[in-house]
Amino acid sequence: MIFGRSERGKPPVEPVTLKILVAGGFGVGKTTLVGAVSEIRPLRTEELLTEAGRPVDDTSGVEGKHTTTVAMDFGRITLREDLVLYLFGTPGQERFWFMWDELSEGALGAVVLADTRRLEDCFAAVDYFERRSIPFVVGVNCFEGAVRYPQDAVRQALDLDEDVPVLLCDARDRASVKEVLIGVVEHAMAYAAERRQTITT
Ligand SMILES: Nc1nc2c(ncn2[C@@H]2O[C@H](COP(=O)(O)OP(=O)(O)O)[C@@H](O)[C@H]2O)c(=O)[nH]1
Ligand SMILES: [Mg+2]
Repeated sequence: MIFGRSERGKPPVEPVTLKILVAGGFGVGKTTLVGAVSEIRPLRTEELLTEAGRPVDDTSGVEGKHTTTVAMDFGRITLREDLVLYLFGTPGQERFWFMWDELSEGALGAVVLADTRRLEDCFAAVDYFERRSIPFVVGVNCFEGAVRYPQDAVRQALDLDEDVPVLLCDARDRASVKEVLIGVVEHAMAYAAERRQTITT
C-alpha cells in the first residue's frame, strides 16, 4: 500500500470540512494568520496601497504595511485526519463590506482578530457576528510593544458576552493559530449544542 492510512486495512476517512472566517480590522494580522497555518499556498490578493486608497485606508498605527488584501485570504488546515478547516479572511476595509454576507454563508464560526492598540477596529466585526448569531472567538494578536491586557479587560472593552472566548495569540505562529482555530471549533460546537437544547426544551 502506498498510503499510510490504508495500511492497516482501514478505509481512508472522508474528512469533515468546516468553514471558518477570519475577521478583524485592517492590518491586524488576518493574512499573516492564514499564511501561518495553511497547508496550501494561501490564495491572497494583495494590492499596493495606492494614492487613491490612502484617504480611506487608515494606516496610522500600522507600521510597515504597504499592501492590502482586496479580495480575501484563503487557506486550509487539517486539524485531524477527519477534520479539515477552510479559512476565509474577510476583507478588512469598510468598502468591502458587501462581500461579508457571501463569505459567511455556511460558516461554522469565526475568529475576530484584535490588536489592543486599536481595539475599536474590530467593533464592526464583533457586531456583525453577534447580529447574525455566528459563533466567534476573539483572538488578541500580541504584537511586540503592545500592552498585554488581561483577557477580561479585552472582554469588557469589546462588551462581549461571557461565553465568547478571548484567546491571546501570535498570528505568525502556527501552533498558536492552531489553538485559536480549535477554540473556534469547540466554541461553535458548544454553541450549537446549547441552541439545540433551547429548541427542544
Ligand atoms: N510583530 C508582529 N507583527 C505582525 C503580527 N501579525 C501580523 N504582523 C505584521 O503586521 C502587518 C499586517 O499584517 P496582515 O496580516 O497583513 O494584516 P491584515 O490586514 O489583517 O491581513 C504585517 O506587516 C505583518 O507582518 C504579529 O503577531 N506580530
Ligand atoms: Mg490582509
